[in-house]
Amino acid sequence: MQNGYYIGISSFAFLTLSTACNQSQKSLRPAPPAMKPNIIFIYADDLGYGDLECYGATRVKTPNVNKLASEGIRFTNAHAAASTSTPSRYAMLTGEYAWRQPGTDVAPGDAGMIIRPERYTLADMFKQAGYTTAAIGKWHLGLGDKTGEQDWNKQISPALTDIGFDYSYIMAATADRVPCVYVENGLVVNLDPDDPIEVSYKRNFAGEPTGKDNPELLYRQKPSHGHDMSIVNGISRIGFMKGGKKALWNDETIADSITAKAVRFIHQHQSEPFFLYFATNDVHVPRVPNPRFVGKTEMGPRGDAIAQFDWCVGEILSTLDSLGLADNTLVILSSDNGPVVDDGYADGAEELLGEHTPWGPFRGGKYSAFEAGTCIPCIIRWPGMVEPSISTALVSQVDWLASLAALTGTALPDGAAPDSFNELDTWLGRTTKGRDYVIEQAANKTLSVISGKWKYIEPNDGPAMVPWGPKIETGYNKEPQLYDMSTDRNERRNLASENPEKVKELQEVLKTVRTNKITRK
Ligand code: NG6
Ligand code: CA
Repeated sequence: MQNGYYIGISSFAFLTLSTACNQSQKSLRPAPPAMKPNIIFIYADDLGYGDLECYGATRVKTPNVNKLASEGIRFTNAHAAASTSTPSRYAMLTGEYAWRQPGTDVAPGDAGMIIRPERYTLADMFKQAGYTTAAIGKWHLGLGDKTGEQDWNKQISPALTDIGFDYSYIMAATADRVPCVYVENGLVVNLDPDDPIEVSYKRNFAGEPTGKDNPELLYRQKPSHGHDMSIVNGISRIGFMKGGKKALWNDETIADSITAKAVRFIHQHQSEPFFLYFATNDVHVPRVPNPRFVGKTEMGPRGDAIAQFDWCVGEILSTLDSLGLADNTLVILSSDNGPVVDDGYADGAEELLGEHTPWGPFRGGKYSAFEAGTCIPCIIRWPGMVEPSISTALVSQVDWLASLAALTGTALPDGAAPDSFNELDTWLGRTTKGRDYVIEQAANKTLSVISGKWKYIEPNDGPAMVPWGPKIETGYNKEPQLYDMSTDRNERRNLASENPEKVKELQEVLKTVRTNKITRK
């Protein structure tokens, strides 16, 4: 069983050892104990395993992601820590499973900061290593001290600077949640004192239209379920908002806006090590791609949003090329959770899907305990340091923090990132050994564990289908489930009753992880 002591192995010993073991990849330069390449995360929202051409999609062209994959490692067994955004991002940014902390479920747009300033984050790690850091795009981890008590017209505190980000330009939550404004370094962009912003997740403001009462105002997209509160840009959202007309984002230019900020950040920090967390709004709902991308696919807004995401990737990569930074930049592309087709807006995604399979070879989708919930696309490129290949290694995003700390030679403080292991060798393709086990969290907090070829889903009382609208199988079952992922990646044959010892073994793994919070040595 892997545990905290693993972190203690110096990255030098770790890499030397594994590089020596891997004869076929000897041509790679071994990574020295501490390197400080620039690090860029391109983190998509709800992008499924099967949504990219290099993972088998045929109804959408993703040339920029294809190029990244052809120059890097494409992982086929990589996992987000959870099948929804907030817990997945919490775990990735803190190296601690979200289910250990209350208040880490899908956050409303007025949530207080979920990652508290005292918690060590990925951004803190990079700061400690001497990097300049930025978060640009979708946030969805709360802002300010207390839920519902932010004053959106003033400097909001705490904000991302308090958890390690030197610069931030974010959407507070998701595009389907108010407030529909950008927040730059804790301050709403384009504030107008004569038109103050008010936000509530409890009640509407007198006289303000809603999607529920004024469907005639929904000129752009109508909800299919939920999403019937305040109307912004002809789309009704979750939550109530008033004022701030000049500050409202335009859904059609979100990708342009965040990409421009990301490109500017790269330009400004080209001569120092930088960490950029670039979290796209694509392909989350409401999907309103820029007119440049409308019709790029025959799948409507969802397919066109994938094309738009690919464009963002191209802009980042060409910026690196033009500045001569490509070789000194490690790029990680992934997604926060699995795919959903209809997630609450009637955007034609289901009707136009055709042969496209956002979930790839897996069962379920976003929200699920089944594999499509957390098995996501993941590509790592670092020219010269990472040999182009496909890795079948079992990996989890929760390990990025400790792995990148090892890369940069950063000693993590006691108690930091308790669930994050140093898997740097696997991420850099020196080995395909991967993790001994990966824990997956479903929307109702059901946990699953994958170890070797086996996947166990713990029994629970949840419904078989997501109950509020999306047509997704949850994977919840009152009985224990055990699947042989080597022959049954689609989780069809429950082998739990034939393999009671294996069930017991994986239950023990879950119990150990649950009860024994790992302490770093
Ligand atoms: C759900 C929303 C869905 C999406 C999800 C969070 C409704 C009916 N559905 O509650 O549209 O916003 O939360 O998605 O409100 S996530 O990718 O940010 O986790
Ligand atoms: Ca998401």
